[in-house]
Amino acid sequence: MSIEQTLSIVKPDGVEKNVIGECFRRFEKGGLKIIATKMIHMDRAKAEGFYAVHKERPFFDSLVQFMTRGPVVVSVLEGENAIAKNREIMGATNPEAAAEGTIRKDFASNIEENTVHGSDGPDTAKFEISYFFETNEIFSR
Ligand code: IDP
Ligand code: MG
Repeated sequence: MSIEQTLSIVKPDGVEKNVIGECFRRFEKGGLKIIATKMIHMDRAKAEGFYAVHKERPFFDSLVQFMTRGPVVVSVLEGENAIAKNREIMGATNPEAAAEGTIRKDFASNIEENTVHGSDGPDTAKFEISYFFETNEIFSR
């Protein structure tokens, strides 16, 4: 166990569904601290760069279209095992497979519009945090 930081995004469907606060509540209830946060509207280049690892996947164009259709809330979460903990709170990528009580089970529309993003490992967390935040915007505590 160790204190980690991870990147969270409340995706456009989550903002549209008015569940930003509900997502934050679940992060905090799960022992994670919000140490940076802001609302942004990504342009195509920003979203393509963020999801570059998926650029060969058949759903890439649709995913970029979705992620740029409205604002998102990007945050840095900190806590014990924050990367795995956040993914546990989020639930499986496909809401049909997501566990009861998870954000995706409760709010996702489908496998694409699945309400939240969370980093999947220490290296991606580092890259993703730096993709959206300067060090002086992050308040580790
Ligand atoms: P994750 O968000 O649970 O880590 P990834 O496999 O990294 O899932 O996929 C990134 C995002 O791409 C997903 O959250 C979802 O929005 C979208 N996505 C993943 N698989 C599919 C698919 O089969 N069809 C459409 N969109 C998908
Ligand atoms: Mg992923």
